Amino acid sequence: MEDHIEPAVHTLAMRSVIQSFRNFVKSPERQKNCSLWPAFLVAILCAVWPVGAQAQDESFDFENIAPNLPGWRGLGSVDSEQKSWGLSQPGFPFIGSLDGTQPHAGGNCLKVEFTQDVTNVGIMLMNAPVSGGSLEVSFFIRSEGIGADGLVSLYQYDSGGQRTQLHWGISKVQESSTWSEVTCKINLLPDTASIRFSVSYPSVPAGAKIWIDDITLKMSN
Ligand SMILES: [Ca+2]
Repeated sequence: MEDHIEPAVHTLAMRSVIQSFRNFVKSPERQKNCSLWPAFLVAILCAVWPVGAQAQDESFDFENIAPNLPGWRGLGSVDSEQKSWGLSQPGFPFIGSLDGTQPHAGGNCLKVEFTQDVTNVGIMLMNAPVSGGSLEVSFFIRSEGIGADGLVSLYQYDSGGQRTQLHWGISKVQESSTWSEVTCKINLLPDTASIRFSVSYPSVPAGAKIWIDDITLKMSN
């Protein structure tokens, strides 16, 4: 599975940024208001290169997040065509949304619902800033109709946006209709500035669902 899903993640994310840029160049808004250029370029840089500020422990509880789920992406293959997209973007084989039904805590969690059979599926949190000697990642997950265990993977990136290390499948996610906690820990390279986090499955049938809540990144020296 690693050979199929992992190289495609970076390539497709870059293609997405490039396509967004092309769309913007062609857009009527650009022609009406050139002052948008600096803001758009800053947005591209923020998307591709992680911020250099000192990272602190982070939590992602889905309580104060925009409905379009910024920072999250989905990856999946249908009919051998691998695609990557924003989780709230319609028209793809699975879609993410904020769900207030039975969150692990608070009023919301992330829900991902599959509308078609998909293979090599990944749900990714992009470019979370980190620092320090080690990182512990924990989160809560439940699922319905997946029919397979999932894998947690972490990707380390330096301040230039280059991936420096991949921790593929460092924890297993067992299918469960009730919330279960998954925890994994990695040593950070000295120049690591950000990580990506993914939960992936070899295949998922149409109609299956995953819920995620209370992701915590704990950093220590
Ligand atoms: Ca929550």
